[in-house]
Amino acid sequence: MAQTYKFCFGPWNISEGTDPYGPPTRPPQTFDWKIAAMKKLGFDAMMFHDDDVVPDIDTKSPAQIRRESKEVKKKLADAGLVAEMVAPRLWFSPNTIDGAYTSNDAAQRQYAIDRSLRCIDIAKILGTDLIVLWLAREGTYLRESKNGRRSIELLVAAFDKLLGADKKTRLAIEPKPNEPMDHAYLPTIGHALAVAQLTCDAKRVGCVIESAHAILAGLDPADEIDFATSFGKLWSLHLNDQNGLKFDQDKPFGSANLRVAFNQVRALERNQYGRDGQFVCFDVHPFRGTKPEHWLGHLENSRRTFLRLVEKSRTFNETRAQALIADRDYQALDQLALDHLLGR
Ligand code: XLS
Ligand code: MG
Repeated sequence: MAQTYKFCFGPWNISEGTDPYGPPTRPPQTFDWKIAAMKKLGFDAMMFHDDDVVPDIDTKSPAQIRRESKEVKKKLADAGLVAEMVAPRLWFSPNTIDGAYTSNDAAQRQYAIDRSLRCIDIAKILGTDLIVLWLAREGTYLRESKNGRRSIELLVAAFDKLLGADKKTRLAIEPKPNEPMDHAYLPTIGHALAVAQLTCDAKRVGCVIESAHAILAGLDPADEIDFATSFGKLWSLHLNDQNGLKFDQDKPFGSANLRVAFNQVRALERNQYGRDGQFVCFDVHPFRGTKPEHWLGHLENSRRTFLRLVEKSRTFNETRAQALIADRDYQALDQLALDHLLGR
């Protein structure tokens, strides 16, 4: 039976265009508007940061956090949507300037753990067991500032706390090699899955691949997909695109390199990604110049490109490809892939 896919995005993917060099170019939209947009586009699930669910979370009591989470859960249910995951936004607070779980300051490390525990509470109310950890500030600007070995121990100790707090929670590490840090401690899927083995319950620690993050690490996201699925650990996926080694661009899926996108879809197909209920999430942003009336194009287009590449993957002449592989005629194999993508 051919695999069908379920689609997801996050409220931050309807972004306003701010970049380090300029202010917003589009007015902010309410959460209700974003839910309506998601329904209109026919997506299935929303992914969240903890403070997308409970804004200004650090100023709120546990009771308030519970109440606001329940309100969001109701809005989702009314719209026929589910929550895919919740991620603690550990990179915004004044407490995490020097890192979160790996801060040199014990009080700030505790803040990061406490905040992550609240994130688990929110996820439970929203009905998901998946916590995504993008470890934005777990790294250094200068290597002398932290002990790398100690940092790995601190990460494992933090993950153990979260695993111990709730027996159903699964942690999915989202690696990225750099930005905002010079170097991050868990830059690739290999690092994420290796560190999982050091935790108290390795089977509840998996990963999320983001295409742009893999490309920034100089890797082919398709290989990362094959690697993670070999361990049964690809629990979510952030598809997007990235034009070379520069700032994280979060372009629409396939927009910079259609062939790399094609090979990601082929990897998902051969590994039957989604068979266990995983979602295809588009962690994409509109171009800064996008007008408000074209605001959802990057999401609609990413899904459209994805579905066309599923078709392309299913109609690829595999018999011909296998014959060319057997003959080691890689020039012809190369052209077979290009002609297929070009529509011949
Ligand atoms: C940023 C990350 C972020 C995560 C969730 O680069 O992709 O959006 O997906 O924290
Ligand atoms: Mg992401």
